[in-house]
Amino acid sequence: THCILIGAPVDEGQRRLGCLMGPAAYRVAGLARTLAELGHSVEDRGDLIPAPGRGETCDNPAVHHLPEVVAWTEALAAAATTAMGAGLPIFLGGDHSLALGTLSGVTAHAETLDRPQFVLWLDAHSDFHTPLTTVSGNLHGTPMAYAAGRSGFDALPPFPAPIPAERICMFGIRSVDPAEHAALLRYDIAMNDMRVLDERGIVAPLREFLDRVRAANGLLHVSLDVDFLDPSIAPAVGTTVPGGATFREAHLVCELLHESGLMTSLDLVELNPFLDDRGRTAKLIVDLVGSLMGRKVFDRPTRSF
Ligand code: DIR
Ligand code: MN
Ligand code: MN
Ligand code: MN
Repeated sequence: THCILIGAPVDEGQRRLGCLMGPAAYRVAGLARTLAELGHSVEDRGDLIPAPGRGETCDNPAVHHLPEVVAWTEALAAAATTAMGAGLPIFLGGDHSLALGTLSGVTAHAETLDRPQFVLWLDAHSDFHTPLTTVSGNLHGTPMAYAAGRSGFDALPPFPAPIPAERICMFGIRSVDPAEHAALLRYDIAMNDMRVLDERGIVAPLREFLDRVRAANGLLHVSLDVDFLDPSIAPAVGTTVPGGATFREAHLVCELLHESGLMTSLDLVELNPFLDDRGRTAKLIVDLVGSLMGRKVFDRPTRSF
């Protein structure tokens, strides 16, 4: 696989400074080397630089840095669409507001191929706020709502064709705000919150979703928020929530994704290296990308699933 690394040092989608150091931390932790050792070609396109903000506003006074986030969204959407034609883009965040741009760009590309775009959202949070419902004002809590076609995003470029709920799967969810909850009840999104994963494990729900992607000949965007993981193994994130995915669960998700051969683009978001413990979270994410891209202990024949 030709892997295209795209740095997106966006910090404006939340309030805790430090996510802008994420791309550098992934490079220091050996992301390119890990991919090359697995036999992939790697092209590092460096860090994106967004245009200056243009002063967009919205009716919710809590929202901050809207113009900067709009500029990032435009830059990332363009970079994502271009990269999709050349290989597998891996977006190095940066906070999760970067997915406003990556989801928009990959979905626009899928439309040109006339293939459906699917999304796997690995996160403690559903990120289903609109700029009008967010209480924190942090736009990193909005990308999934933008992609699903909720209204309230007038300041942003129109999302290509909204991604139907049946093509969205959330995994690891354990923090949903009331306004998000009310909206999610109106969408038939596969909601694999921690209750579901505790009861069913991760394999069955993930295979159900991957089967749907395969049956539809879909493209699959995977968005990995560091807080999907339990804070005991991944402390370098501003919004830790107890009870997250374990080391073994996270690697299994990544191995199943690799076996499926379905992933076509990837976000690595919310790493805040300033909060890390001797780089352990950055290294863990790089190791998870290793599993996502084919690293395994023993190369047994892939089970058909
Ligand atoms: C919260 C936190 N729901 C908010 N969201 C986070 O600010 O809207 N998403 N941290 O990953
Ligand atoms: Mn600022
Ligand atoms: Mn998130
Ligand atoms: Mn999160």
